[in-house]
Amino acid sequence: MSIFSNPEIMCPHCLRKLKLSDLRFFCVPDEDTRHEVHPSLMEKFSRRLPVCKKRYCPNTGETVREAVCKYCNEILPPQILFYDKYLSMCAIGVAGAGKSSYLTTLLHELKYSGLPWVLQPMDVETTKLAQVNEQNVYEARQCLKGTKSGLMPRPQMWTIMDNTKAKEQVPTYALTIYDGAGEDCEHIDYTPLDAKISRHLAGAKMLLIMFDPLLLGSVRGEISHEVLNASMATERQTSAPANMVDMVNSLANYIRRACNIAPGKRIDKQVAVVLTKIDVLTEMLNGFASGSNLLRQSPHIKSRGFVQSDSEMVDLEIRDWLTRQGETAFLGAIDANFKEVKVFGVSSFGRPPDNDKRLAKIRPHRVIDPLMWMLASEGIIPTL
Ligand SMILES: Nc1nc2c(ncn2[C@@H]2O[C@H](COP(=O)(O)OP(=O)(O)OP(=O)(O)O)[C@@H](O)[C@H]2O)c(=O)[nH]1
Ligand SMILES: [Mg+2]
Ligand SMILES: [Zn+2]
Ligand SMILES: [Zn+2]
Repeated sequence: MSIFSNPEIMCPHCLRKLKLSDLRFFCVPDEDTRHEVHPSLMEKFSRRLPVCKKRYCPNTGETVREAVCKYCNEILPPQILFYDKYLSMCAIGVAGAGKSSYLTTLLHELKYSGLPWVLQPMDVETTKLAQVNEQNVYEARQCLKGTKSGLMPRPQMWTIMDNTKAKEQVPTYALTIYDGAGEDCEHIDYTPLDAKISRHLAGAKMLLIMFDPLLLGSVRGEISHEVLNASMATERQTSAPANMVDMVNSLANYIRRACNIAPGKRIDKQVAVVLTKIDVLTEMLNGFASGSNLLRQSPHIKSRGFVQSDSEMVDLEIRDWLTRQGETAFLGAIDANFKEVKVFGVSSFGRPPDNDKRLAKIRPHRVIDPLMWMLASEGIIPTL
């Protein structure tokens, strides 16, 4: 297979566009005898991964297993060089908004959705993180701990093999997910860490802006203390809702700087505004009515496509609800900064955790919808 048939290849760590000459290749028989392999002219010409030519190396004649980005020195899994589409999402929102829980259930749903897709982690770190999170949520039935702040962001790297298409060569998509610590994205500044976070924001195909309805005074007033405490990250229960407006504006300014977009110009990036924890909103007086579209099962998987009319109804219902809660400034900030916005509502767990933060059987609601939107925009699934 030839590498870089897709001109869009991007380093998932530093998010720079890469050419073949931007990669270094290594043969790794074992860590002690690891050595660099320089592609021959022929290999460069045919755009194939180089083969080890070192005499007496146990791997002589074998294709190299490791590529390293010349700019950031991070190892790139070879799969990242072979894909038909590159998808990337970045989840942002204040601490405790529900980002990590959401991504955990999204990946789980994607694996067991019934769609003929095969989801595989590309590297050891992604494998480990997914295992720990799945084990916590699905087996131990515990809420996740907050994501550590102040660390250099590492994306989770997945491949999706698409068995829906009856072609000999199965289309493969690279999916990278960046799930940062809410604390870091609440006040993005000009440190090297922030510069890297903003590169992730700028490089993502889709931003997931996670909005926690429990930060709204109007919602807090209507639900019991028990449910509120169980559904909030214990360390930080008092984040002010006003943060969200500032966060959206500063995020947008960072993306403009990173992508050279003129101030005031709307950003041409897909933005899914995701209202989390909607399980809490179903039983309150001012919540969503039982007949609302949002509370019905998501139709996208069954239809094997993105059902436009359903997503429009859901978008409208939540915008309406946010407006009734007085959150027009948040919606205003989103619409003023981004061109392509859709509003979604999800529950990762299906119901609130109990007083000890233990979870009942996990029944995620509509978690897959934002991803289906991205897949439809990329032409991977049809829009119906
Ligand atoms: N009721 C309810 N609560 C939820 C749901 N998802 C998350 N929570 C609650 O929200 C808390 C925080 O969730 P996380 O997924 O860790 O939030 P996060 O956005 O990753 O937070 P940071 O990593 O600190 O930025 C959890 O401990 C749960 O108490 C949900 O679907 N329903
Ligand atoms: Mg987290
Ligand atoms: Zn790099
Ligand atoms: Zn070798």
